[in-house]
Amino acid sequence: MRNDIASRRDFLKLAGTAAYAAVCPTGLRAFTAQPFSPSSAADSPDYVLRIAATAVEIAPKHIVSTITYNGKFPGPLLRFKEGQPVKVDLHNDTDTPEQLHWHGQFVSTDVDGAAEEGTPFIPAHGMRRIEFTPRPAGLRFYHTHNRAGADLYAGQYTGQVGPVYIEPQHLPGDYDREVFLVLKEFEPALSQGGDMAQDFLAPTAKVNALESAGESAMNASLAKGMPHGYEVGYRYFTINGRMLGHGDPVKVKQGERVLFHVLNGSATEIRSLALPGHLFKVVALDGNTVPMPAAVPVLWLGTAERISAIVEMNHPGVWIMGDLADDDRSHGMGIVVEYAGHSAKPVWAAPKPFHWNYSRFAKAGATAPPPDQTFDMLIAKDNAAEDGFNRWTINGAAYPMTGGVVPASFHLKQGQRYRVRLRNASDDIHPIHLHRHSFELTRIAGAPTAGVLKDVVMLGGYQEMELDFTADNPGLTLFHCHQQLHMDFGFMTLFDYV
Ligand SMILES: [Cu+2]
Repeated sequence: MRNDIASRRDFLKLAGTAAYAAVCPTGLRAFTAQPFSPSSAADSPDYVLRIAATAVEIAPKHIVSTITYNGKFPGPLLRFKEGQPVKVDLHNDTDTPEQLHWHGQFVSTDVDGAAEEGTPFIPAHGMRRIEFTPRPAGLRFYHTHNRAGADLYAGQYTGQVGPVYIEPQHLPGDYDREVFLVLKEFEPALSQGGDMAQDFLAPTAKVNALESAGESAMNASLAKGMPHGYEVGYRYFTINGRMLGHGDPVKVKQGERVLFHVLNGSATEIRSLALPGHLFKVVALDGNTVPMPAAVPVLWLGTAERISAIVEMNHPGVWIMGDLADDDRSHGMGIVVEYAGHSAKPVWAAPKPFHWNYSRFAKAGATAPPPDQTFDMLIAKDNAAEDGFNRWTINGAAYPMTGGVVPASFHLKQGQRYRVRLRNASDDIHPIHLHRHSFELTRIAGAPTAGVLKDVVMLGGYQEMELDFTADNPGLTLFHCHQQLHMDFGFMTLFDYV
């Protein structure tokens, strides 16, 4: 059982020195072993994050150049305590003003890290000090919220991603230790091939009207001689910044219960993860405890989604925990799991086909309370309409590509419960994200559900979905697709409080 929580000061040291064991089977012990060094200055920060161009070795002789936090990829694991205020100094050593978004936290617009909400930029070669009270408990993360557009060296195509774990007031003790995994690709490039259709979500019910609208818009565009809009692909794939076979293995003992905290830090990709001969007991989605923990053979995560899952180590050997896509795995998307006393070539075995259904973790038989108001959002794609990039619209409007604050499209009253009814007239899966609030999944592809709280959810191609949230954190609130290409080319909107 893990109760040896390091103090905030220990993590100040961690953040300051970037001495971060990315896989942290022994990580915490290493941190707590560091000498306690109280700061003399009363106004010194609790944490320091420094944004800078960095060389990152993802495998021997594979060195990528990117922007990171504290000179490492991933950025340092920040362990906050729920409800205990923190001071963070954000330094920007690059030539570009930056935004650092505290993804999944209920913070104010001044620190949230989204220019669209009015958060001030961290100036180029400057700094900002911010203060906030971390909440809610669970697996969160921080990442840049800059628009990248056509610049694949900007925004979340860079290495500006790091995990946050907010300690709850009472620790659940159902596991032996924690391992954090950050999934991330490097060296992006554009293509016009059209995206491969991914068919792993359940329920599978598509809406005919959405499909015929989407297909006829696409066919009309192609008939005019337009090419397919750009998609992004990657050369290298990593877990905790190392390609498969080139990082430290996750070393386990038979009978151990390991709590994996998995973060999809990709700018654009949906990821899957399997460990041959083992099941993942999912206990939290996006850091929020699920009503019905359930064991599954495969995890699926859209961009920015997080899953916390316990694996009982009861199948000794040396295994590859990796992505189901053979091509991505063979280019690095995996990590070796090695049982004590075993040494052999790591083994991969593809699991049987498995559909990912958020409702599996929902409250059985429960129905969500009715909302005070429902907002309809119809999502559509204008193929290749923006200099070869697809333009994305919500109810016919693309968010201006200047990235500034614009008048909000949807208005909230504090304390009211709202339902967002999403209708996807495109064949793409969209990881939909709401800032500064959590939402409850209340309907997935026609099937009602309740009790699963998230801040990102995958909306299937030509599908419908309903999300409910309570307006309980006043200020401008950004709602967008987390796929960088989609959000940068229109797929964003704002709520305000009136
Ligand atoms: Cu999208």
